[in-house]
Amino acid sequence: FSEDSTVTLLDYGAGNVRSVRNAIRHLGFDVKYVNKPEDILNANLLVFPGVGAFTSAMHVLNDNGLAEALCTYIEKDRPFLGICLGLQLLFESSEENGPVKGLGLIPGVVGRFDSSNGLRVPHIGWNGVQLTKESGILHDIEGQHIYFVHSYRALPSDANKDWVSSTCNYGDTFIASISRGNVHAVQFHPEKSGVMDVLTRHLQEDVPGCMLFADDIPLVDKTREGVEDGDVISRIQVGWLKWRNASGLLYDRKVPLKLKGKFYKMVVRPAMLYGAECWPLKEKHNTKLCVAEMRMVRWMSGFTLRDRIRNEHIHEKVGVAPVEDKIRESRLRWFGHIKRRPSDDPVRKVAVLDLTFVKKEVGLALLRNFLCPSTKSKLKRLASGKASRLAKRVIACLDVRANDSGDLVVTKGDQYDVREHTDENEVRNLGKPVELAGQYYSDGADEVTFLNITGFRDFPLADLPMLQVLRYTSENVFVPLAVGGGIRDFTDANGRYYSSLEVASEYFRSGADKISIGSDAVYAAETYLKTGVRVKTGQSSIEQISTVYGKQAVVVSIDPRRLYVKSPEEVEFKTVKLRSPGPHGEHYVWYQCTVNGGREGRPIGAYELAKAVEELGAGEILLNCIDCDGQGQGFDIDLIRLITDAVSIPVIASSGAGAVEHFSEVFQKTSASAALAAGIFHRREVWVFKIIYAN
Ligand code: 1PR
Repeated sequence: FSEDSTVTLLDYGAGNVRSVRNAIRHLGFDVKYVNKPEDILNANLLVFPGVGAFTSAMHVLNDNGLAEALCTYIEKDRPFLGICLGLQLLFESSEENGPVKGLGLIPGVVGRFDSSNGLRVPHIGWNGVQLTKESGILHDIEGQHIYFVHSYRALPSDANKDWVSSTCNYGDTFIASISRGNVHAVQFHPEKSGVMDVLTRHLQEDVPGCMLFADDIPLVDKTREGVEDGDVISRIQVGWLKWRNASGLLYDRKVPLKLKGKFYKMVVRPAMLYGAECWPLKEKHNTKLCVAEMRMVRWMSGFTLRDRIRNEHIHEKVGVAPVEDKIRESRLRWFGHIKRRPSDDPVRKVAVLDLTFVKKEVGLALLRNFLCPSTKSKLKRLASGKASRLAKRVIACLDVRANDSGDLVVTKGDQYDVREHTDENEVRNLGKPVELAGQYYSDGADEVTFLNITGFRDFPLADLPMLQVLRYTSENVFVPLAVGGGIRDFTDANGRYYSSLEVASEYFRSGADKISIGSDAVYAAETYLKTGVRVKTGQSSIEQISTVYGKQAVVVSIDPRRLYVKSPEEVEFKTVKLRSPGPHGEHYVWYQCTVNGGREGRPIGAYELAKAVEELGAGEILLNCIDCDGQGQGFDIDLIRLITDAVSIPVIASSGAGAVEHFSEVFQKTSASAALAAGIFHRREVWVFKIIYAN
C-alpha cells in the first residue's frame, strides 16, 4: 500500500456517493474522482460505492471503458472496496431488469429476494452478519448491526465460497461481503452504519425516570462468544447494582440480580443483536407476578416515569466511557428503567431491564480498516451462534419550510397546521435543520428524514437552502438521509423543463439516500388505475427514479385523512370496521389520500394508492395520518395494518407518537418495519432513540 492518503472514488453518477466521500474525508483521507479508465489503473485505494440499478450502472461502466479497467485493477489484487451495487457488479450477472451481464469476476447470479412468503422487499435496515472467514477489514462489525438497503442479493455457493467473507440472513442466507487478498466488497453500507455513543451522552444530563445500572456484567463476553438463542443466564453476575426508585430511595445490590424481591432471568437472543428478555423468576413477598414483557434490542428505551430524579451515583460511576480507541468500543454497560404499567400497584412497579451496549461508528471502523491496513487487528475467532434478524427502525423526521422571514426552519404541525395560534400567526419554529439532524444522529436515530413541506408549491431546485441542508447534514450524519417535498416534473419561469428524475438526482447528489414522493405519487396512481388495465407508461416519477436509482431509493409518502361512513358500500375504496363508532355513529372509515400538504382530498384511498405505487416501483411507504399528526395519542394501528397487509414493501408508520410505548405498540400490533416521529423528539420528551423492540 502506498503512503498516499488519496482515495480514488468511482462515481458513475447514479446515486449518492457524497456520503461515502464524506465518510472517507471524515477519516482524514482526500478523495479523487475517476474520470477515465487510467484513473482506475493508477489508483492506490479504489472505492466503488455502487448505487442505483444494476443495468444503468453496467451501461455506464461499459460505455466509458471503466469496466475493463476495473477488471484489470481487481485481477491485479489492488486495494479495492466495493459497496452495495459495487459488490453485485462483480458477479456474473443480475436479474435486476435483466438478466444483465456483470463484470464476471465472481461466480454467481444476483437475484431478487423472494417476497412470496411474506418477506418485505427491499431489505432495508439494520441487520447482523456472520463472518465466514478472516478478511482483515470486518472484525469491528462482528456481532454488530449494520445498515442494508437492497432488493437483490447474491447467494453463497461452492463456486464462490473462496470469496465469501460474511453472510446475512433475510429470508435466505445471502452474501454480505466478499474478500480475497486486497479486494473487498460489502453488500451493506459502512458509510451509513454510524452509531454514536448514546449512553454516555445521556448520563451526563439529568435523566427523567428511574434507572438501574449495573456494571461489568459478563454478558457482553458471552455474547461475543456466540451464546445460543434461548440460552439462559439465570444468575447475572453484576459488579454492583444501584437503583433509585421514584421517591429517590437508593437501593444497592450485589449479585445475583434481584429487584424488590423479584429475581430475573435473562434469555440471550443473539438473533436480536444483544437482545434479551427478562422476567421475574420467582415471586417473593406474595407480590403479583408482573411479567416484564420486554424485548430488547440495540440500545435502549426512553423512560416512562414522569418523576425527574437526579442520580449522582450513576453519573459518578459511569462518567464518560473510558474509551481509548473510540471506534473499537463496542461494549459498555447496561442499565434499565422502572416501568409503570397501568395495571400495576404503583408501589410495586414492574422492573424492566434494558440492555444497552454502546458502540461507535462501526461502519466507519470498517472503512478505516480498509484505508489504514496497519491499524487492523486480527480477528480472534469467528462468530458463532444464530444469525441476527432485521431490527425495527426508529426514524426522526424534520418537517422543514421557510418561515415568514425567509429562514429555513424545522417546524411541526398539529394535523398539518404548522402556524402558531397567535395574533402573528407565525410558522412554528422548532430549530435549525442541520443542527437538529446532527442531534438526532448522536441520539441514535436509525434514519433522518427531511420533508420540505412547501415543496408542492415551491420548486425544489430553486430551493437551494434545502439542498445545502442536505450537503451539510451528510458531512456529519452517517445514517441514511431521506428527503421529500416537490419531487415532480416542473417547468420554470423561463420555460426550462425539469423532469422529476432531474429533481431527484439533485437531491441524491446533495446527500440524500432516498427520496420521498407525496402529491405526485397520488396523481401517478390515479392515472395508473384510471385505465383499468394498469399499464405502466414508464413516465411517472416513481417509475423513472426507481429505474435509475433502484426501488430502494424511492419512498412514497401518503397523507391520508379519515372519512367515516355508515357502510362499506358507500364508497368504492377499502374501508376498515371501527372498534368504536365514529363521530356520527358510523361503523366504518376509509382513508382518503390528499395532496399539497393535506389541503386537497383526492378520489383514491390509501389502500388503493399503496398497492398501485408498489406496482409502479416504490420501494417503501411512509404512512402518515393527518388525524393523528402531532396529537401524541399513538399511531393509527388500523391504518397501518390496512397498508402493511396491502403491500410487501416496507412500511414506515408515522404520525401520533407521544410516548415510548407507542413505538412498542406499533411494532407489536402491526408489521410496520419502522416508526417515524417528529414532535416528541423536537420537544425532547423522549430523547433516547433506540426503542426497545425487535420483532
Ligand atoms: O407532496 O411530494 O411535495 O411532498 C410533501 C411532503 O411534505 C409530504 O411527505 C407530506 O407528508 C409533507 N407535508 C406537507 N405538508 C405538511 C404539513 O405538516 N403541513 N408534513 C407535511 C407532513 C407529517 C409527518 C410528521 C409525522 C409525525 N408531516 O412528516 O412528521 O406526522 O409527526 P408527529 O410525530 O409529531 O405526530 P410533496
